[in-house]
Amino acid sequence: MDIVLATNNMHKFKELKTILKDYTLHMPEEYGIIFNYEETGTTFFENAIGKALSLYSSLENAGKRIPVIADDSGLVVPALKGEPGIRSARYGSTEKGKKLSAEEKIDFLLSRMKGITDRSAYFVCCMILVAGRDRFFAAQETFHGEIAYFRTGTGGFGYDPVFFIPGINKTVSQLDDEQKNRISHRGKAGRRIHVLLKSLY
Ligand code: ITT
Repeated sequence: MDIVLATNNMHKFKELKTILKDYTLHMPEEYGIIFNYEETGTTFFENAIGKALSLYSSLENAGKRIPVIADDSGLVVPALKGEPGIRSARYGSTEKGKKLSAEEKIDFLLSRMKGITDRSAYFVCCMILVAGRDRFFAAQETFHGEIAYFRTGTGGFGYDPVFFIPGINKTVSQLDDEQKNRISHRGKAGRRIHVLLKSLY
């Protein structure tokens, strides 16, 4: 069964392909859609539902009734009053006056964390499945860890090089995809949606 992902992030796409392994995932451009949703919500849920409904409508307008999944995710640092939060993808852009690369966002985060000893943090993933007009399902999950003082590892994406998991003494960047999916926010939310898909189709 085909599902279209309301994303431009190939890292998410790759992870979700493994998590939702019984389904055939597609990017919007495979249906001729340039997907460019401006995130204006104040919660992960609002942004996820916005992305999912926007792509579902675009597909419907193109004559296609296909289920859509959106993932809005980010890193929450309680000691920074919840930063970067829903602004994780755009973190630091206001302060630095340009969109930062993943590397620059990590540097910005580490500079904001200078002198802070409470390093606890968590990732959030809100995943929405739009199954039809006026029909949707949501799962939101978390993944707890700490912000490291420096980068370690080469895998993953985004903030993974500085997201340290005390239980296994590694950053997410030191895990392979399967290990990350087993414990991550996206893995947990995706497995809930997978069960739901099984019950629907
Ligand atoms: P789409 O909106 O196109 O899906 P995006 O990257 O803009 O892609 P979000 O708005 O959901 O996605 O922002 C999520 C950001 O949070 C992402 O760019 C990373 O910086 C960070 N992030 C989310 N999940 C992550 C993960 O598993 N590992 C590391 N960083 C992650």
